[in-house]
Amino acid sequence: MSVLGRNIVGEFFGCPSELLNDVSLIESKMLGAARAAHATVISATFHHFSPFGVSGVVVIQESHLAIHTWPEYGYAALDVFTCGDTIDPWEIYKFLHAELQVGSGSAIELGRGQRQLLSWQPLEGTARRGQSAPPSPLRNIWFTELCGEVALSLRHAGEPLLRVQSPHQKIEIFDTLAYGRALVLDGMVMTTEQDEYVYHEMVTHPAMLTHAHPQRVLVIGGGDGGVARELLRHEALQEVTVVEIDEAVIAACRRHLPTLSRGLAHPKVNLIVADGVKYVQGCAGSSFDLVIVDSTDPVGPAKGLFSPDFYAHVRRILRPDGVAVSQAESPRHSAQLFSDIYQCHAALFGADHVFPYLISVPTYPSGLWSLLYTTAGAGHPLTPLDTERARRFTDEQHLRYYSDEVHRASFALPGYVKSLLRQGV
Ligand code: SPD
Repeated sequence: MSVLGRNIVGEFFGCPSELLNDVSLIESKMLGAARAAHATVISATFHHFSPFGVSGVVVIQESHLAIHTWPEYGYAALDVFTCGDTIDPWEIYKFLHAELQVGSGSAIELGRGQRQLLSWQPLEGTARRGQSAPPSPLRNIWFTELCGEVALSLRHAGEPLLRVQSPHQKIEIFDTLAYGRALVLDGMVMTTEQDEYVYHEMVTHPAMLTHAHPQRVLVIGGGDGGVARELLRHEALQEVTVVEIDEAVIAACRRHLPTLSRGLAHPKVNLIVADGVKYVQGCAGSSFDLVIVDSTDPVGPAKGLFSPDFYAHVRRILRPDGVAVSQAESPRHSAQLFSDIYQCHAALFGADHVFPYLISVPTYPSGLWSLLYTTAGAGHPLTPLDTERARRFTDEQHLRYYSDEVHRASFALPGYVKSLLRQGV
């Protein structure tokens, strides 16, 4: 774009007075307009003025829309500002024109911040680590993951490094200031360079260091390569099969997240592009020591990875002393989901074979995340842990989150999590 932003300044005449004086109705129409334009809403503030008039603003990830109404004149003034080219501000104007029962309306578009008139100057706090200047001067652009009533926002460099729609999902990679590159699938943060080690170390090492002799491991999902990279730290391992449904995720991570994806090229790794649900159906019984389900959230392509049918096959393909580790969402943010995933495992494996544990991932909703360590046989996540060996492993591998102490502590559950397991939400 030749400008930093697009600004539509509009006027509506001849609107019904009672409509323009109804603050909650104006609020809902403005939010509706933002959604109709596929904008991401960050916050909204609306005020009614006595005796007549409403003012309000909706802050969107792409900038803002604001309105001021004069019911006594049937008049409203509209201001829509968007940055980037992901949404069209005219969609907002058209939506409101229809919804506010406008008699006649007019609007003009202004290009704001013409690039040929700008010169960038470094401001304190804008320089990125390792770079002398942000790649896009004067940009203050945020990715926001909306998670129901809360949201996580990450400021990033401007245009995404990658934005593609694969047959399975929308894949984006942002260069964020706080967490490095972030892999985002269908609007949800999957992993970031700066905190990925928490999840990848913890989904892997507790099981690898408590199973007696893990040799064959199956990873369902995991196309970013983070789990494979951690598994390969264990030299005794013979074979890792990674089954990722979306080859575009593998390609994206190979190109933009090499610190994760490097493991996928190792000769011990057998990388298969296939639907994990169908893959486990075709596996012979008792064929894996460890199955790690490194799924996305239970929407879109990963839905089937949360079904009883899928886990019945996981149980079948585990060796008698095998272990399954699955990501089980956040007990804080998604209590119902967490409880459902636990109940699904407990029904199939037996409640005394399912051991939830907690990790702290700053870029996942609420920051508190859970994993399930589930045993096919008599295994246990704590009693076989050889503390000395775990310490040596942690030191030699320079792990950043896992340690024998964290291993034990992560299985200690707060009261509210225990009661979710006992009685659900
Ligand atoms: N809400 C995000 C949950 C993502 C869990 N899987 C992460 C994949 C990283 N390899």
